[in-house]
Amino acid sequence: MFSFFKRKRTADPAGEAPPAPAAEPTPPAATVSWRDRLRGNALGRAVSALFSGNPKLDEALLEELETALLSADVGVAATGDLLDDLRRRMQAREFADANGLLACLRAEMLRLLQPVARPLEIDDARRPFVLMVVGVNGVGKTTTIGKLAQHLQREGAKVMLAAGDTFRAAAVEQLKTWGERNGVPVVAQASGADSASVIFDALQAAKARDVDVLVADTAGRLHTQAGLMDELAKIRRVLAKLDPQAPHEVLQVIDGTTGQNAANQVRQFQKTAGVTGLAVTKLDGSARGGVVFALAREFGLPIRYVGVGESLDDLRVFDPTAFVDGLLPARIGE
Ligand SMILES: Nc1nc2c(ncn2[C@@H]2O[C@H](COP(=O)(O)OP(=O)(O)OP(=O)(O)O)[C@@H](O)[C@H]2O)c(=O)[nH]1
Ligand SMILES: [Mg+2]
Repeated sequence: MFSFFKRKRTADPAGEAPPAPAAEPTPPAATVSWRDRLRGNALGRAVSALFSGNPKLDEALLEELETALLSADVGVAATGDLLDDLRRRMQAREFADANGLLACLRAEMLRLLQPVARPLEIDDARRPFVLMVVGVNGVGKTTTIGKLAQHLQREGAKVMLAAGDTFRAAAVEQLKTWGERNGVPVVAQASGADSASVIFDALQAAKARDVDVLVADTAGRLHTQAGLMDELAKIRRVLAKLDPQAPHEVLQVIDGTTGQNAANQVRQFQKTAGVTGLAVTKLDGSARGGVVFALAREFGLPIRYVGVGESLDDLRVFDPTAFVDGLLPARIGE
């Protein structure tokens, strides 16, 4: 059973009975609840504080809620959407008290997030499935790769890693050490090598070794570093020589504490790297938490995973219900 990604089976091996349809992915059992992980989150705290005194339903309350959402990085557009709906429903007297408003806010938040909760689908027909991980410096790319690889491996996928971050001296070692510890092969060259050539070699090796999923790390980069941004386009071009559809997923990692600049980052990487999915890390701790809503509203790109801490179980398949319930109090006073 694969739960960390959805496995699409298209082949009918050697005339065997058709395989059972792929199970709907269920998020892996989390040892620590979402609520515990998101507790420190400013969005959750602000909303809880706002509702704690069972406030009167009026325009002032909506304005305070608007301020709370904006200061938690929900962004102008998503905050506007949420507030417009709440105002309309409040005026239509769809709810009688602040608990009703809270329930309505929860429903509106889910409505915003549900369209982007599309788990990574690994298609058996596209093998090796090439997943390239991109993003600015320090957002959690390599850590996410480590966790992701372990989850994939646990679920029976044959995984290989490509040490495509040839820019930072310690990056190759970081990935190699991790691979050795977990029994996952890592294709690497000395630091300073050409990233596209490392990832190309890795895809060749992955094909030869019948690997299911090749995960390629890349160096952190800013959109202002034109040379490094061009490198991403080059990786794509080179991979396409071996498999015109590769990379099958370009996962951009976003640091959840970045705030409104996150949208800027996605815009820039979308242009050069052809991003197909997002992972939002560091939503535990000091994150304001709203960036997930802002990204969902602005891009509609699938949010595949969220990082809510540093342990393996803290990389989670994005589950909007668990996420929103982790943020909001279920009822006033909770
Ligand atoms: N609290 C918390 N920390 C995280 C999470 N994900 C990653 N980190 C931490 O973020 C730091 C940077 O992680 P890396 O994986 O090295 O980031 P990177 O994007 O590969 O960095 P560069 O390769 O330098 O661009 C590490 O200390 C990680 O432990 C998360 O979900 N929560
Ligand atoms: Mg890294």
